Amino acid sequence: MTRAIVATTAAFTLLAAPAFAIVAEIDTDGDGVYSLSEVQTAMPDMTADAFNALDVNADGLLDADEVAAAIEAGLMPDPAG
Ligand SMILES: [Ca+2]
Ligand SMILES: [Ca+2]
Repeated sequence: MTRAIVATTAAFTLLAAPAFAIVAEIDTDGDGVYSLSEVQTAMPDMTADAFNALDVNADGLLDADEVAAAIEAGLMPDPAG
């Protein structure tokens, strides 16, 4: 049982390894994406307009790819840096 869990976790980690990992400190509900309120908690300067501009697929959430693009564009601070 334990081995199966470890294998599943390893596979998930490989699949979920984007250019930028969603930071748990910001992703407070742990769903793997950032909502506007989560981003605003970490970055009070973030406006809804700015958030929507970063939300490329307009689903109301920032996924890892969108966050990576925002960091590359200098629109969000790099949590790792
Ligand atoms: Ca979240
Ligand atoms: Ca999105």
